[in-house]
Amino acid sequence: MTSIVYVLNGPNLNLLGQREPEVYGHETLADVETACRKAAEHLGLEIRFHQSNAEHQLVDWIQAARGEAAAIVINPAAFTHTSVAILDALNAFDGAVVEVHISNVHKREAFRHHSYVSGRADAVIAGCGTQGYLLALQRVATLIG
Ligand code: CA2
Repeated sequence: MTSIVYVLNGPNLNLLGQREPEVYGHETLADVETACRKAAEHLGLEIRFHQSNAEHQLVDWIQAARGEAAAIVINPAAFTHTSVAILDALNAFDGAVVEVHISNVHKREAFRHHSYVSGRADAVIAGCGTQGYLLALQRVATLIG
């Protein structure tokens, strides 16, 4: 049986590869999606890959994952540091949750050091670049295996 994994991306990640390559690298979000699909195939996972700039849309996708998905990989972007709504939605999800940050948020401004999502996440990956998404899918495969 194939396990469904939601891969969710928060605000401004649609700009990946277009600005600030020194922080976020040169890959676009489409490149990340392609790499995730390839990795997922090898791991026996089926992914639903989404990005939104809207908090409510991310909450809606997390709710949609309930009862459908075995795990959520999420880069909540700036909502990491602000959103109790996303934390509450993740707390209502029973499967595995892996939080991903492309940059090492702990080497950056103090306001990026706190994450609402980390209190719910089973694993947190930061500072591995876009490879973090692939590491997250590997971890998911282990967690739900
Ligand atoms: O390092 C990460 O993945 C972050 O989640 C990215 C967020 C930031 O607010 C978090 O503190 C850390 C920002 C995403 C914006 O992505 C851009 C990509 C290219 C150009 C501009 C923004």
